[in-house]
Amino acid sequence: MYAQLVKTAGSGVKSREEMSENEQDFQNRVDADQKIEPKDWMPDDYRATLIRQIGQHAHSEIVGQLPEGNWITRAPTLERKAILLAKVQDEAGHGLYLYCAAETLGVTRDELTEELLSGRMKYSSIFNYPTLNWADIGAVGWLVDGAAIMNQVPLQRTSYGPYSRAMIRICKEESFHQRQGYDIMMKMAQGTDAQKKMAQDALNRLWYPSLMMFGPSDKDSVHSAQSLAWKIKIDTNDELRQRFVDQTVPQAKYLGLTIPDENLKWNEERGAHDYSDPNWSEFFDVIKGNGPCNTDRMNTRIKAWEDGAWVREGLMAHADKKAARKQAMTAAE
Ligand code: FAQ
Repeated sequence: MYAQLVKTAGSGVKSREEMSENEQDFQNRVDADQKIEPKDWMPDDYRATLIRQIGQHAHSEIVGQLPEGNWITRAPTLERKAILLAKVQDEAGHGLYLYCAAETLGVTRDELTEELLSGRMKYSSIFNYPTLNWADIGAVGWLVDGAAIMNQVPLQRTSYGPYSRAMIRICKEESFHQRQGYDIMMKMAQGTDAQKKMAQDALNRLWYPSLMMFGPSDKDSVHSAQSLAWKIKIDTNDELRQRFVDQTVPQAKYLGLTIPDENLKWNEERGAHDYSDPNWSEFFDVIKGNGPCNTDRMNTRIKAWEDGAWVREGLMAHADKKAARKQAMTAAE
């Protein structure tokens, strides 16, 4: 379970001399910041790495609806309910753009879904943590969407055209998501003592899982070297994590909340915060399927897929009938 769909060459990036002529031309285009489009020649591993990353990203958007969707019926006001509903719908839309981007690489959405449901493809570790109360919904918007934007803004410049264009639209919506989460946190942090305590507790529980979203530390990242060379990734996992910490510290201060890290302090020399790493063995355990909510999330997705079978079958039957009618009419002309 949780085996990799594909595995790129890790840090074994080919030198110019080792590349074929096609590979050299391809690398020249990437180096010149030209976008690679679906019908262009590309190395097999470039295609496979994109399918893996875009597919996992799409699955994350879809599974990512679950922790928040769970709170739509329990939002404290009608306005909060409408906002959360819109946000969760946006996540479904992001999943769909991303599946479409992956389809341009020659894989179908159904194939990707089957890879997810059989446990062969991953989705972001963060969605295997529970949302226990309303403050968690604020913290998800603030921290989880905040981390997602930090990762996705550079991906607008990724080398594969359809992925880059999907990212441009997604990032616009993610900014609204992050703001709505921060707005909930402001209300909670400026509320009663009990509400402030809930906000602090949500930050305590979601801080390290949010840091894990950026992936393992650079020394343990299997795909980074090749993905950076191909400009599938623009920054390393640690660079993005550092940027997220630096951005979030003043936001927590403004809320009057404390980030649960005794080692967190400004490092004048580096011009960045020193901070504690998350517990990496917990991270690897969660991505192997052993997080607090993995089983629940997968069972929910499997049930949704099975319950939706009649809709997919109905749509296919309708499309077949329409095509047959069109063919009959063309033949009669
Ligand atoms: N969770 O060699 P690397 C969102 C895996 S969107 C699970 O460093 P890579 C919006 C990795 O796949 C959140 N697995 O890998 C939203 C690989 O395993 P594999 C999703 C992880 O690909 C908000 C292995 O570890 N965003 O949240 C994680 O170069 C609120 C080795 O790692 C994206 O997908 C993880 N956190 O770098 C929705 C962004 N990290 O595949 C609803 C696009 C690593 O060999 C509510 N993706 N792994 O079996 C990326 O930028 C990259 O794929 C990284 C990982 C940075 C996530």
